[in-house]
Amino acid sequence: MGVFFSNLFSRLFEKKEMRLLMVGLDAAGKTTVLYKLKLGEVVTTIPTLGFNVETVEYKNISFTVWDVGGQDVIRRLWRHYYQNTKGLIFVVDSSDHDRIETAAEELNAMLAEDEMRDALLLVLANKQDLPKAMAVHELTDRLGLHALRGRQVNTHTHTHTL
Ligand SMILES: Nc1nc2c(ncn2[C@@H]2O[C@H](COP(=O)(O)OP(=O)(O)OP(=O)(O)O)[C@@H](O)[C@H]2O)c(=O)[nH]1
Ligand SMILES: [Mg+2]
Repeated sequence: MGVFFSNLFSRLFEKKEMRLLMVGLDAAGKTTVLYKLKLGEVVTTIPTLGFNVETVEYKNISFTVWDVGGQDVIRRLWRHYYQNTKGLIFVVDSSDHDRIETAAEELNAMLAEDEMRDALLLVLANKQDLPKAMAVHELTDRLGLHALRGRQVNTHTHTHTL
């Protein structure tokens, strides 16, 4: 009986852990999003040269969010963070028309990796407050999200002023 109850309780209170990887081109707003999630406020950021990692608790789940710098040379390091990633948060600067193709290439290359095969994808269309921000349907199109078969994709608009 005692064993039964302790098993039951350990299952009830079991903390699920989930590793999330957050990437995107430099200045997309990843670090801003991370600390908004963690602290509930917008902090001043500097370009991330390595990574930031924070644990964010939500209900019974503890999310470990890895925010890796997006500058060109640092992007080569993203693959070192793929292992055990349950979800990928891809942050885009919705107003960055010039680099949306580059963002699409980086995203699709990453999704083609074996280690990322089962990862859920959340596309965060950030900086929606800026005047020339692309809408979700345009971003979906330009990032090639329609072509992704057999993967759960969620797209959310976001801005740090909201
Ligand atoms: N207008 C606007 N600016 C934003 C928003 N989110 C972030 N920013 C600004 O964009 C700049 C870059 O933000 P970061 O969070 O440092 O970008 P990052 O993606 O972490 O960049 P790297 O670390 O270089 O990869 C900062 O000046 C932020 O204040 C937003 O929703 N709207
Ligand atoms: Mg950063």
